Amino acid sequence: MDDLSTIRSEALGAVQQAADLAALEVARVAALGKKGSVTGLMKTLGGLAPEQRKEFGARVNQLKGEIEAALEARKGALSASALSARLVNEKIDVSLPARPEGQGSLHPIGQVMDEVAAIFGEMGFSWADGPDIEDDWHNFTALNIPPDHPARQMQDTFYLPTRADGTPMVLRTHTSPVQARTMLDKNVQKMLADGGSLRIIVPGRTFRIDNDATHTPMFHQVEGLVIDRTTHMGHLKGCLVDFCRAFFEIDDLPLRFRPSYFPFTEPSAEVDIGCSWKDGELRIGAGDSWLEILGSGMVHPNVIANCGLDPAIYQGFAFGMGIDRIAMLKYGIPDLRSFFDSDLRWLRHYGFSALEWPSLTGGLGR
Ligand code: 2NL
Repeated sequence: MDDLSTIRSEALGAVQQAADLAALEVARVAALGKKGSVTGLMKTLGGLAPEQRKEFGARVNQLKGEIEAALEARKGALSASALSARLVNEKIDVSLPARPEGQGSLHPIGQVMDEVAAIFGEMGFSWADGPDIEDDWHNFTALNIPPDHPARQMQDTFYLPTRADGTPMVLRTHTSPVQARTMLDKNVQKMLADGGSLRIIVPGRTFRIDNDATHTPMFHQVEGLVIDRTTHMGHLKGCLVDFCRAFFEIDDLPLRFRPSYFPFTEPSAEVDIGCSWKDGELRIGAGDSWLEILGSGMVHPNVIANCGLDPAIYQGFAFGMGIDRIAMLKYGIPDLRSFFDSDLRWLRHYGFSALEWPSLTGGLGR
C-alpha cells in the first residue's frame, strides 16, 4: 500500500517538473508505459485474493486517472507556453522578397493544338480523338486506300504484330481513322439522318518511318471533317481561308488553292500561303513566294460509303495539316527535332504560359 503512495508522488512529481513536451512524454512512459510503475501495479492484481483485488484495483485505477489528468493539464500548460515563447522569439519580416517559384510552361505543340481548336471551335467544330494503334482497315481501307495501293508502302508505316483474329495492326499514319470511326458511330449517323451536320477536328500523334532534318518518326497532325447534305467546295475554301488568317493573325494573308490528289478526296486541293524570303529569313503574309500549309478536298464518295453513309445523300470536305510544321512557321522555330528533345532551356524560350489559353478575342499567340 505504501508502494502506491510512493508511486503516486513520484509520478505526479515527474509530471509537474516536466520542462517540455519531451520530458512530459518521459514521465508518461515511466508511469503508464508498458514497463511503467502504475502498469506494474496492475500486473500484481492477478496474484491477489478476490476481496483485495477489488479494493486495490479500484485504487490503482483511480491513481491511473489522476496521473492521466495531470498529464493532460501539464501538456496544455506546456503547449501554451511553447506558443507564447515562439510568438516572442520568432519574428516575420514581411518586407523580405518572396522566394521565386519555378513556373512550368506549355509545349508549343500543345499550345498550337489549342490555338487550332479555338479557331475551329468558333466555327462549330468539336475536338475528336481516337487510338494511336489502329487496324489496317480504319487506317487504310476505309480511306479508299486498297490493299495493294502503293500508299501503304509509300507512307512507310510502322506495322505491329497482327492481332489474334488475323487483323494487321499499325501505328496510325494520319488521324483520318478517327474521322472514319466518327462517321461509323451510330449516334452520329442518327444525328445526320435528323438533318444535322458533322463538324470535327482531330488533333493528335501520327507515325511514319522517317527520320531526318524535316521528319520525325512521331509527329502531330490536325485533320478536319465536315459532313452533311449540302456542304460544298466553296465552304471548304471559306473555312480554310478564315482558319489560316486567324491562325497566323494576318487579316489579308494571301492564299492559293492548288489542284492536287489524295485517295480520300475528290477533287483535292493543296493550300499555300503567301510569303517572302529576305536575308534567309521567312516573312509570312506578303511577297511573291508560296508556302504549302495544308491538304484538303471533298470527301471521296467511296470513303463516305465505307463509313456507312449513303454518298447519294451525304457529302462534305476534309483537310489535314502538320502541327509541328505550322508551329515552326508561326513561332520561328528553326529545327523540327527540337520539339522532341525535352530540353528545359528550349522550352523556357519557346514555351507558353499555362495561364493564358488561346482565344480569338484574347489574342491567339502571346
Ligand atoms: C495533308 C493532307 C488531308 C484529309 C487529309 C480526310 C479524312 C477523311 C476523309 C477524307 Cl476521313 N479526307 N483527310 C483530306 C485531305 C488532305 O491531309 O497534307 N496532311 C498533312
